[in-house]
Amino acid sequence: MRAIKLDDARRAEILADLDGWQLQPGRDAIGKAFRFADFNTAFGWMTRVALMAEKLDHHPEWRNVYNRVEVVLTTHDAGGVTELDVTLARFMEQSATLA
Ligand code: H2B
Repeated sequence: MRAIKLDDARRAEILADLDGWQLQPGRDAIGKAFRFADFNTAFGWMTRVALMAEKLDHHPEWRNVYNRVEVVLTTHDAGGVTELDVTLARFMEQSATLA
C-alpha cells in the first residue's frame, strides 16, 4: 500500500483548509462541484488536471456537464482519503483559480 488513510484530525484539518470540499455521504471520499465560465474553460481545466493525475498516478472520479465538473477523490488502493487526494485537490484548486 502506497498511502495511508487520513486520521480524523487530519481529515478535519484538510476539510477546513480546502474551500468547498465535503465528505461524501456513505463513503470515505471527498468531493466538490466546480463551475466554470463555459464548457471550453471546464474542459481545459480537466485536461490540466488529467496530466497531473497521470503524473501522480492518482485519478479523479468526475462527471462533466457543460460548465460544471463534479469531482470525487478517494484512494481505492487504501480504501479511503489519503494525502494523495489532498495533493490532487490542492492542484485542482490552484488550477481552477487560473481557469
Ligand atoms: N487513483 C485513485 N484515485 N485511487 C487509486 O487507488 C489509484 C488511482 N490507484 N490511480 C492507481 C491508479 C492504481 O490503480 C495503479 C495500478 O497504480
